[in-house]
Amino acid sequence: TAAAEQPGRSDQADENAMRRAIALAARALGATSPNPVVGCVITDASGTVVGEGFHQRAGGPHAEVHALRDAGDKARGGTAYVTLEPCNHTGRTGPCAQALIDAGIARVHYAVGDPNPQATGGADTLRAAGIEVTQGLLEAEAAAGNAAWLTSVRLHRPYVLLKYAATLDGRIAAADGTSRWISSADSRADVHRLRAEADAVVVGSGTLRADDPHLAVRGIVGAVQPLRVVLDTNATIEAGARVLDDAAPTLIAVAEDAKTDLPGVLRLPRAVTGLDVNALLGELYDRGVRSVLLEGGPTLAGAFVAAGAVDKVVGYLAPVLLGAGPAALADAGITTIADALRLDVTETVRIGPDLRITAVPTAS
Ligand code: AOF
Ligand code: ZN
Repeated sequence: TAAAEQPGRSDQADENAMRRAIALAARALGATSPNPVVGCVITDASGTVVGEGFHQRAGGPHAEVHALRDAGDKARGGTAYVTLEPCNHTGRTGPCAQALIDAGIARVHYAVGDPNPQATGGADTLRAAGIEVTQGLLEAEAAAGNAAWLTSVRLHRPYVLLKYAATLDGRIAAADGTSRWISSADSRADVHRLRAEADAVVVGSGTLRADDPHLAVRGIVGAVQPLRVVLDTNATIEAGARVLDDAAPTLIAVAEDAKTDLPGVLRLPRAVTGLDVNALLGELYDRGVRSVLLEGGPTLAGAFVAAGAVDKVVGYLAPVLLGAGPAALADAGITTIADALRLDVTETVRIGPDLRITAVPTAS
């Protein structure tokens, strides 16, 4: 065949199809929890793309089903490229392995194995039906695209992204507390994308008092609003706080012994500073939250770092110097350099005049 005569040619086509499936999956980031993002591309025997689909929201059809519907009869004898192992279970939908078999698919490439014990086993079902199955095509890229969901399944807590905007000397406000605007309009727009991709946005009571933040997504068409979470240990939030409007759902967490008449508050154990971070994350996970964006301020960030509960850091560094004022991170329980939280930079991008640095904790 042509592929055998030209080694590498079909590998390239396979990668292109999987790359497209990964891009399709990413369209639904922030909209599928507690489910993963998943994309699927179907090609016919000649390698032509005949179907595409992605999982859009929990409870809706899986990526494979969308792609099979899109392909119709052209799926017969074709190849399916899926970013996650096709599921083997009947939950709210599925099983996709059987749907691929019924459609007459001849080969399946999937990137990442399904760690969900209820859904796993699809690859074996496909093989038993005589389908050629390959795992691992663009696995790292596909796993990165699903980092929040994969991490949350493994740790039984949401994935946590710490975001801050600071001057080049690491300050988030001036000594008198003024902070508007350290980062540029472009950086602030970029933060709305982070909010749209997160299931929950968390702030502490210091930031609530200083900034009266709104925390909803603006300017992104079709975005699913995140749950706004305020860690308000002593229940000091005022009725007029912007975060209490109805632009997005809001959850107020207070200490178990806090005095408040607010309905629906979440009561959490106290910690050394503020509330117990791990108790909060466990509670959010139980409510279906798979990714959390920490939006401020430094005390909250310090508590999460101290709890070992930061999975990614996104810093917007503005070309501004202040020389005094609070730092992006307050006490995180680190007193000596040997205990510093070391990170690996995964990306640096210019956002308007600012520099956005993304980093993840170095694997130990
Ligand atoms: C998805 N979308 O495209 C694929 C998934 O509750 P259910 O029935 O929707 O099942 C969710 C599980 O199915 C999910 O945790 C994952 O293990 C598997 N595959 N899920 O939401 C998809 N292919
Ligand atoms: Zn499925």
